Amino acid sequence: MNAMFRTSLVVALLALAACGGKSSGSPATASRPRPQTYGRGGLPQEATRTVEIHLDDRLRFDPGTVSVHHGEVVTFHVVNTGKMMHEFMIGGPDAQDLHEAQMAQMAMTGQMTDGTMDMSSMDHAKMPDTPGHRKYMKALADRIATLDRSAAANAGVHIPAGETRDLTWAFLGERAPVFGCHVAQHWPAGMKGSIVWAQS
Ligand SMILES: [Cu+2]
Repeated sequence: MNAMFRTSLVVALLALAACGGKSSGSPATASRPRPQTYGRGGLPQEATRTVEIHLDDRLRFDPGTVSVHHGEVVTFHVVNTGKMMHEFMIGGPDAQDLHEAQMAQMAMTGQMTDGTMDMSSMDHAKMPDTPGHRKYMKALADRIATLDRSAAANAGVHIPAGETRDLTWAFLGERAPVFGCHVAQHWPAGMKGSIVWAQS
């Protein structure tokens, strides 16, 4: 196993942990719990309400803004009516940026093909090995390391075309999180939504 492959594998596992939410089995989360500034993942049985969210290939969530009461535990029933893979990830801005950078890193190392994790397709011969590429990858890795120190708790699910997934979030943090999709180019294209605190 060469060094590049090991690095790629670690990155894949980190991204999986970020995607996995409830299954927080990575050493990083085990040794240092993430701050719950924006809340935390919840169990389905804790939820008192279900909010249905539709998403599709126009790269928008419907609704794009969800109103919740502070302290509420909500299950999001996410319906993908599009023809491509999408994602529903909830967390603070740093967690979103971290996940975006991790997904970019995975795309650059050939581990992602249109949002679908495909470890079997890793082809290291395809990777450009130029000073410019190495500099970019180093900057990306540094950014990931920095964001990893500040990102609060988060959770996410990938939703294949035409399928639905549930994700439960406990809004116990002091701040309202945001949600988004980090399949390549979706987040920068505006595939994001917001949570607002319900008054009263
Ligand atoms: Cu998407």
